[in-house]
Amino acid sequence: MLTYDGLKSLPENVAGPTYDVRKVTSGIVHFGVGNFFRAHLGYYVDRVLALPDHEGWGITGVGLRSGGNSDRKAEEFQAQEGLYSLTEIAADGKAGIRVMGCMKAYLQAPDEPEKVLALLADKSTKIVSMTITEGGYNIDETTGEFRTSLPAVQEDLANPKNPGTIFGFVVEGLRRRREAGHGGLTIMSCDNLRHNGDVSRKAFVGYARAVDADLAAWIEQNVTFPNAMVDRITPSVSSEGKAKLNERSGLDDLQPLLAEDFIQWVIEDRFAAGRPAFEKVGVQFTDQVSAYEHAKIRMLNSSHLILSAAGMLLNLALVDEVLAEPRVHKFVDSVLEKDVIPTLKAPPGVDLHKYKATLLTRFSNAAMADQVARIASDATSKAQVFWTETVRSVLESGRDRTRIVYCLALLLELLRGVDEKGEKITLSEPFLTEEQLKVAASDDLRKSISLPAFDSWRDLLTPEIEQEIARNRELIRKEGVLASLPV
Ligand code: CS2
Repeated sequence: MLTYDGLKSLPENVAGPTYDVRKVTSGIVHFGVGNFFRAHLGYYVDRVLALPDHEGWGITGVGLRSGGNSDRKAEEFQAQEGLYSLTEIAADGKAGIRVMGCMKAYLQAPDEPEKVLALLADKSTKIVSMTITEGGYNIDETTGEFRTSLPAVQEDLANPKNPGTIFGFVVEGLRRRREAGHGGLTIMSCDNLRHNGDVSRKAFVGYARAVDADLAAWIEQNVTFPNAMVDRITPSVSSEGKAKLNERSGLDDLQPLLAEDFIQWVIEDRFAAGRPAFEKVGVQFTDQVSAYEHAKIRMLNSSHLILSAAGMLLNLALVDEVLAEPRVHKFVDSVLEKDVIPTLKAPPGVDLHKYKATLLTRFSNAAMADQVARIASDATSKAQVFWTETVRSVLESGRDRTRIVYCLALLLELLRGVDEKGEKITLSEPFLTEEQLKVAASDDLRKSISLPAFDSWRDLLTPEIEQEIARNRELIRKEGVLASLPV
């Protein structure tokens, strides 16, 4: 088990914090303490804590659930005083291992709601960050508005001082903050959304408006929501994976973490209450984030999803295995070259063809053993976020739509939940209702076109396109993915 005392005697191949972990205090409150957060924001914060006068920028993690796995996670953080190890692994298998001291504390909101609210209202908290997944912002894709109809949101609206959702917690925290005269702060999304700052503003201000219009106006004036592009592939870690990581490091870490050696974060410099000197540890500040997020989401995340849908149907578990199939590789490459790149604006100094080559190399990193199932989870939300611009531009332009129509067919076949060997696929679709899951599972070739996964381009689906999707689905079932890929 990792502890502060144990930092003195780390194995030789493991680096530890170069700052005094006992002096770190909390300046950032983060909701959604998953692996990506620990390998990305956690990594950068760990780096800045080593800078002079930065000990006030530690992170308090907040979990919104309790019971079962959540309780175990909280106990493990507690036992290890927030410490965890990160193994960064290059494509040639070389690994760098570091113990991170950036997590000051971890709170389970349902167990200690008052502590969470008090911390949000406290002057020491300058940034509230989050990784709550693409679908977690509760925005209606057709109206672009925050959905107050969700039962959990309704509960918070009926009882705003005793919240359960992230929106309820943050807005009640901000209400108390305003009352205490502590000024605004920065709400910083670390999720893969286009304009993640703007989307967050919509969500938090949308919720606040439903509670108290004055408070919503105060938030609009005093809280900033920087847009950002975040990037680092971070696989899930199974218990077997944990044992392997610990074996490699020589540590006995309850929550070891694995990530690729690549990392990138591009963000707008709009911080209402100050920020660490992130620029000194490799973070790029720019007012042109949009070009970076479009390139990243429309190239990396979108092709990740295509690969994973194909992988699930092929019954392959790992991303590198799927990409090792020459026809899949060729298909993904041509979607990027022919359907995505021509409609993208390159970020300053970035060659999109090289960017494509780099990300295909990153996907092929076998040492990572990144899971197809991780990426295929919540495909409904991800398709909307990652594919929309490309699908719309191809369907609207009248250009060759063969590949894009095939991708839409692939997505519906994935949601049907049967792989090409006829075996059941265990889907993870947290935002689909029971009723929608039944529609998804139907053998009918067209029924599931009605699912929310298609909402953002529904207006473009002519009967002819629907028929093409159905024909591709039939082909996938008859011939299998590899033979049916239009390459
Ligand atoms: C993946 C991302 O889950 C997904 O859909 O595409 O988690 C991906 O690994 C990261 O965005 C890489 O930065």
